[in-house]
Amino acid sequence: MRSLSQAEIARYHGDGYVCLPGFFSADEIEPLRRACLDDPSLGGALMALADSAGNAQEVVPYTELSDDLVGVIPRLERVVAGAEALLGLPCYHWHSKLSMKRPESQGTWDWHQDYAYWYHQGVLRPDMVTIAIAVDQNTLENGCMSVIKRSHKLGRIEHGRKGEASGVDQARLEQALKHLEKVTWQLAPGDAVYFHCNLLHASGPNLSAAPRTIIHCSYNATDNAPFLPGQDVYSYRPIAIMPDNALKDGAWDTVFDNQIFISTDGDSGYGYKVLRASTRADGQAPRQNVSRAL
Ligand SMILES: O=C(O)CCC(=O)C(=O)O
Repeated sequence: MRSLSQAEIARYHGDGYVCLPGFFSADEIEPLRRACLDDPSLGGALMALADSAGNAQEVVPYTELSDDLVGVIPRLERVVAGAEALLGLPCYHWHSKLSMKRPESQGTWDWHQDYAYWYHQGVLRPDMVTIAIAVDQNTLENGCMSVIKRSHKLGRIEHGRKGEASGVDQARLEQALKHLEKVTWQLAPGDAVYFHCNLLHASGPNLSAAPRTIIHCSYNATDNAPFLPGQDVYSYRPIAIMPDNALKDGAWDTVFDNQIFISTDGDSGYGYKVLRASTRADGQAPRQNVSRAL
């Protein structure tokens, strides 16, 4: 198993993230890359959320983990062990999502912290971490992610309505950008980055002729499940761990055909406006406010 070194763990705590080039081999990720190219709507599951300017950002979240490739990745031993090493605590799967930018699409992710949303779901402590795994090349031109290094040390910052979307308080963002370093994550398929739930991050439009796809898998400490009602799908569930060689050995069913994705529609009271809901029939019940799904 590929475990994180002490130096990698220290880098995460210092910078708010740790880049792991080649955490997956390109071969392990290739079936997902191929399937996303062949069916960029993921069988209709992909939905479009508004960014602050009203442009579409396409994403599909899920909490339950199938035996499909997209359900196996968040259950892999190296992925879960890495999250636990960084949290210093046992964890469970919060949610995962595919975040896709079509060629020549204008949508951006406005600057935000993930915990800003999860806090409002009743998560008491920011003991949450996400691993972002590049499915295809993530470049400056096609809208790779940017982060503000060490911004996790700022703690949770207020977020509010920003045009059609939601984002971090502008005055604090400006101060963070003035005092801290902005870094871009240019990644090859299989490269991964673990990042802290209070790390400020964003991404730009895809100005290229190629898609940009990344999968985010998020984890919460086992003893930190939401205390507010209505969060049943985010309550603690043990992870059925899969061995690290599961991708290489083909120990998965389809890439995403059997995966149950979260489906939302309408406007959300708190977060992002839904521009286009999923059209896939198997939307996970109960249907959720999208601000609760991000
Ligand atoms: O995929 C991206 O570019 C960023 C997505 C993101 O920030 C999020 O889903 O919270």
